[in-house]
Amino acid sequence: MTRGRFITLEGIEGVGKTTHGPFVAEHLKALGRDCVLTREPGGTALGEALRAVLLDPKLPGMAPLTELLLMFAARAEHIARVIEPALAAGQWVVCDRFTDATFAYQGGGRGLDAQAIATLEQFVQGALRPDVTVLFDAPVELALERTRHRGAADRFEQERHDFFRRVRDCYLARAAAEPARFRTVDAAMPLEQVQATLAALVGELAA
Ligand code: Z5A
Repeated sequence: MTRGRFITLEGIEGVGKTTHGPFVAEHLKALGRDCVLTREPGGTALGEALRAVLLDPKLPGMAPLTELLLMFAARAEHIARVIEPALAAGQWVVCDRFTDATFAYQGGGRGLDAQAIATLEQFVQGALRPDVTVLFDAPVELALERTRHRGAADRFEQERHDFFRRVRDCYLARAAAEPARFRTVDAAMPLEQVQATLAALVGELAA
């Protein structure tokens, strides 16, 4: 059995990960790849319960270390129950956010030490790393504007623009440091152009 491939979708809030995840998964299926679409934090019953805690606006001021450990707790469950079994069965896994989000949000955004995050990454994931990471990138003002029509803000959405600028900078630095893994897509482009870029990328990956 050939192991599946692990594709992650990353970027700041509002760049289109939720919109494009199903598009990528459907394209892979159309090209004959058995595919699982999932997300973090979440993807399992326990992970979704932890997500509800992590996003709860009624829990302001959560300590950054608590937030970091809850992200990795949800991830440990997700890897054990969904990601690893799927990859081992030859399925492709498309995941809306993974550990790059932890480096970007808890590292870049909250200021936690990147080396400490890397230690947890190694402990929780072992050798598991994404094969390909699509980074949707757009200016903070544009991305946040796209989410403005939504209802009550969750705990992350309540952050200020400078928080999201640090998150974006961290994502861009990680993409620059690992050009073989990252594909950066200009998410400021109109939807049709972003999806044409994604279709070409998926075609290349599935070839
Ligand atoms: N988090 C963390 O801190 N650490 C971690 O390790 C992990 C996560 C894994 C929940 O994630 C929070 O968890 C997240 C980081 C933190 N918080 N934040 N911020 P999430 O993925 O559920 O939340 P999100 O990133 O905020 O999702 P989102 O707000 O739904 O954004 P999105 O999925 O990237 O965007 P979208 O919903 O697909 O698009 C937004 C709107 O723009 C929508 O109306 C689209 O139709 C529109 N759109 C999208 N693309 C375009 C283009 N190209 N043109 C025009 N309009 C567009």
